[in-house]
Amino acid sequence: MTDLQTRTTPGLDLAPIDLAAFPPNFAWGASTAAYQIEGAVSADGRTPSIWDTFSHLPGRVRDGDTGDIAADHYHRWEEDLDLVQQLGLPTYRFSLSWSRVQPTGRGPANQRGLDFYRRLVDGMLERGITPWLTLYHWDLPQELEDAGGWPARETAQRFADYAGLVVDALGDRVDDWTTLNEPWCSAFLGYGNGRHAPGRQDPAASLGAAHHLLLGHGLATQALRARGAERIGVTLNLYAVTPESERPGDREAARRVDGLHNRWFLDPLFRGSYPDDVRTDVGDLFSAEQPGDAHIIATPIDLLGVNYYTRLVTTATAYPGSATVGFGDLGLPRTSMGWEVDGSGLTEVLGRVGRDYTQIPLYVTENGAAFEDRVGPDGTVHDAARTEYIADHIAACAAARRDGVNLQGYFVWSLLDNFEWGQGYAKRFGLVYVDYGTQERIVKTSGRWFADLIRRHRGGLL
Ligand code: IFM
Repeated sequence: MTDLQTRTTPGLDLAPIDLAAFPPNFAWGASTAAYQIEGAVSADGRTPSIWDTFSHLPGRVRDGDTGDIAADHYHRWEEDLDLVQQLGLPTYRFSLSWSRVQPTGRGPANQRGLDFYRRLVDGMLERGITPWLTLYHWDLPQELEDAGGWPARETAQRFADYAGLVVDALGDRVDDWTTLNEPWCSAFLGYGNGRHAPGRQDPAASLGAAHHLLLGHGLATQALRARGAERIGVTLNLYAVTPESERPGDREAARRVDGLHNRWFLDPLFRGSYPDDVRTDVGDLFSAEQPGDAHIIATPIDLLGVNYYTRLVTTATAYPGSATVGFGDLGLPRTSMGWEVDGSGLTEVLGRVGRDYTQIPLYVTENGAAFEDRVGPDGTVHDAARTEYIADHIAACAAARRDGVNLQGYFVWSLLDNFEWGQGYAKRFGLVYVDYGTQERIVKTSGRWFADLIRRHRGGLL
């Protein structure tokens, strides 16, 4: 069944989507993350995370924005779950604020923090929505950062303990567990170039952080498994990487970028060791690994989340003699984040993971785009470019499935407009527009279109 209706939606130039490529139980959904939507940063015993601290430092976040209020989801969660239900999304991916659940990052749980997530998960179940829980989406409790943060080995164990507290509280109602979201970002944006919290610029620390995030993932997986968690995975931000030309320098840049973005995480998770060529690249900067770690990191998981936004096109800036790589482009349209729109990269990434790494189920746990949105005079938000982006990438998922990839779900980033980290509120990714002055929610054209696609997929299969 080719989706002719979608292709001919008036005013939109949408890719044709073969809905029959997706199995009946395909997990359609949308994603959010705690710090980006919740607000209520000191409610009910929550203490600061590294993002609270970082966003309050002058000049770190665009326009001085912070997550203090964000989309006020902590108080509006029922309304937001009603929206998820009205859109007909079968699955909702959300994350927990560690410092709400375990304010110091150590010791017993804060029951008032856990109660919020109990209510949230129960609210999903009452509405027929499957919860997809992420334990860590970048918001380390500040106290743990003060004790060394992710570059400190101890943090990995703290994370496993926190995972245990959460599964003890929610394991009876949540089946799908993700340990980390995008550890590459936590490590290299947080401790490498300092563009994200905690804002450190220390290459050795960033490699230590990456290792301890992976170790923490392995230990948390074991803790979750021991307490009977149903399905466990991790989410990586993966890129298609292409040299701008066949020149040796451009190709070498592609090897390095692919090495640190993709293989530095995929290899230890699925092959039990870091890639040799990247070890050589980083040399003595990487010294965090201890005997036995590789085995823990490679603890078997049940699913892999893939976040995909764009392809990286590499150039040989400053080669040879420097590790600096440059980024070119393919001349494709860009989103307002400056990211090129290239759905074929998603098919490529999924195919590569399925072919070279693992046959476990894959889920696109984030995909979406920021564009300038305007509320029209009639009160609607007509986000044609975002709708086209999503259609393009769902078509890319269908192509991957036709190629035999074991892809079992697709989540749009994001359900709601939200705090886009260093870009503050300037970048909107939501299926639902948020007026930050009034906190009014308006479902955008992309939200209606996605809801309609899910309805037709499910209807077509009845
Ligand atoms: O907003 C982020 C999200 O938190 C992690 N993945 C990428 C998104 C868009 O930048």
